[in-house]
Amino acid sequence: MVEPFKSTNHMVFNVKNLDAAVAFYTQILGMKVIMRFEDRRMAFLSFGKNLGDIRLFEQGAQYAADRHHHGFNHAAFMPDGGADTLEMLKQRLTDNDVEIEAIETFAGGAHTGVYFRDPDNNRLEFYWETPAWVDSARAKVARAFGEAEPVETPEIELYAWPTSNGQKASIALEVMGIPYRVIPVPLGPGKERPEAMAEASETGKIPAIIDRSTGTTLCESGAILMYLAEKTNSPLLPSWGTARSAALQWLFTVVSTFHPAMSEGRFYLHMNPGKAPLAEKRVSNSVTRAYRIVEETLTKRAFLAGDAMTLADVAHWPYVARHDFHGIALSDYPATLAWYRRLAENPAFAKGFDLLGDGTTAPLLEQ
Ligand SMILES: N[C@@H](CCC(=O)N[C@@H](CS)C(=O)NCC(=O)O)C(=O)O
Repeated sequence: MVEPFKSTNHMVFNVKNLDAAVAFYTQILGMKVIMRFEDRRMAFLSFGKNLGDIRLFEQGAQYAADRHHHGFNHAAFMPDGGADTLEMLKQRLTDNDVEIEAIETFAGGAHTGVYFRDPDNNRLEFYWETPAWVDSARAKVARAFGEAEPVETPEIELYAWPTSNGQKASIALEVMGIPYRVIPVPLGPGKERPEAMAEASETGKIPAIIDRSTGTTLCESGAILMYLAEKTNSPLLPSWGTARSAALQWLFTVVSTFHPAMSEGRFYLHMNPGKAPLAEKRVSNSVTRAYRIVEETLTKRAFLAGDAMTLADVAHWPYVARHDFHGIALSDYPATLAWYRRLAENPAFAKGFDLLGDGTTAPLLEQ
């Protein structure tokens, strides 16, 4: 049987203070921080090839004497092969009466680890990370060391067209730094659709994705944004608590309340003015109410759900870029205008807006 390991992949140390430990390893060993997970107080440091030759876990006050002592936590081995190999290794542990101490996942399931101990009580881990996570980690290491980035085969296929719904997904992918490939889906009667669109989208609507690393297919922009954020442990969706609830509250408001209003607004106010006065009045009220709510919110804080950008901002921004379709002058909404411009200046928003790569730009408005 071919053995699944080439080398130890990373060592993990428990530390009292993450900042002090990071300073030590960067200054004394010349390592670079590749990823830092503030909510879990973890940092992954690299010598230039691996993501996290050394990984530091701050234990703070709550450590327990048996395993959460400071110092060595565990050494980790990533097998060649994927989730199936991990299953095989779990079975090997069981067959050899080695107790599995814990199975943990993080980064939205991108990393799964199986923890156990050797006869001398050293803690070890077999783990597996999705190819997309490994690719993006390698790119981060190369970037940190100023090297050419490895050529990546994007595992995310985005089925979309440059509408606000489509651009929510492309902007999210850009902001999260996830490699992806756009498969254009022209909209409208009689337009030919790519074959895999039927597989990608159960509702037949765009945006939809296929994640070739997991076989996941998904439609509905809000669900796609959450999937991508959880896959990459993105700060656009905080992992727990009030910050997460606030981000979800606003994401759901945007996808289920604001956007139907904006879409009807475009139809009645922009494309068919004068044809249905009652509908126009109703839609105009909904649109104005949405803009007013957003304005009041952004007068109080920098982003929809708090002081940091979340999925809600990504989801709402492409609609505000089309404010003229809604009969709205953004100069009447100064806090919204300032927010809009701040995000418009972020290259990820500009790139995501240009979904087909044909040079389409969002309006850059004066304050
Ligand atoms: N609630 C859906 C709405 C998606 C949607 O309406 N997509 C439109 C384009 S913006 C579409 O696919 N229209 C073509 C169709 O319905 O076949 C989401 O948030 O993803």
